[in-house]
Amino acid sequence: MTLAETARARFTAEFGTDPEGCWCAPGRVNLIGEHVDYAGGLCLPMAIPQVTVVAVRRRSDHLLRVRSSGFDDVDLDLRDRHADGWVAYVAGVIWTLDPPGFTGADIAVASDVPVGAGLSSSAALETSVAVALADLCGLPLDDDGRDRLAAACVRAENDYAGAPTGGLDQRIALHARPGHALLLDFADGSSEHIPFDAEARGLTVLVVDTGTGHELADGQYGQRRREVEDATRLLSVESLRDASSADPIDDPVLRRRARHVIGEIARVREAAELLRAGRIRDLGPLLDASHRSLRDDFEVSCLELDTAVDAAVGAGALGARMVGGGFGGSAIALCEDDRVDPVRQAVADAAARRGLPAPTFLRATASGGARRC
Ligand code: GAF
Repeated sequence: MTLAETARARFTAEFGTDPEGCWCAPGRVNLIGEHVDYAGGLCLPMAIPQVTVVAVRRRSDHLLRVRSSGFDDVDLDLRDRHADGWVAYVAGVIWTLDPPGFTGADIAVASDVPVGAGLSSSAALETSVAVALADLCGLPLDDDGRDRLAAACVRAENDYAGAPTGGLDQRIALHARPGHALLLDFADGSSEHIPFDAEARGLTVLVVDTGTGHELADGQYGQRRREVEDATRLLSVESLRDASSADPIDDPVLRRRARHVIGEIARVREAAELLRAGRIRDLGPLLDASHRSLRDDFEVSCLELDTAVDAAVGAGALGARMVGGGFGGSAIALCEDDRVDPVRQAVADAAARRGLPAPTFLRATASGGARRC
């Protein structure tokens, strides 16, 4: 059974009728450009094949009913404009998008995006709902329309789910193209699709899910955002994008935070140049440098992620780094195809030696964005 069939079957079983359609949106890995989206920086993510599917039928009575395996059933009155827990990612999008003529819905969810793995399962849910509503209510789904959907999803996440995230996840979920990474500019909102055909070149982007939960709505992510804002003020620039050095900052913590952001943006520029030249293998050292910066200067890594990254590189990965917000979740390792098995083994062994949860693995193939399915 495909995921769309699962969502459709769940819908029929729960609500006793057929949905009007099914829509899906992918999870993501960010090749490079971490913790710079909210600093007006550059990111280079790609969508992964794992998706969240929503089966949807509109209602005319202001009720939202959502069913998903592994989560509590939720029935809520949309006029209350308040939702707790995971359903805030669904209701929040309805409230921020406010599609014309929309008064309620039944929604069944099916997903193979691992939850809490730093692969952006929440944005996959938000953006699948957003494309469904847009399609059903006649909102445009061209590039500009998708930009507006991404902005609504970010507001939903910030204002209703309480996660002060920056927009990377929603933009890649809505704009991804198969076989491409997407260079996202958070200063002017522009983007560039860059071919990323790792498989054709005998390479694998291996995702290591450390099995350690991360929680974006908690304090650490918000604290990093505030530190970046403070550092930006101290350097008297509009965004750290415009700064060339963090050295003028006296405070050692803020100096390190700014050094990460400034260095990471430079690494993204370099990575984009390499990809434009088809030099995927040469990304390795940039991935390693990004991880060191996130670990030492931005301090968002953790033992599980460092263990996975060190073991992957030690077993011959071309480069490896944590992805997403950090404090748990996943890492990526860029590997020659014939190194994938030894790298997996080494990462699993290293986790076992340290008594850490057994990691799980995915192969990330650059995949398509949110769509009807
Ligand atoms: C999370 C956030 F949701 C993104 O906006 C981004 O800041 C990322 O962490 C770090 O690069 O995925």
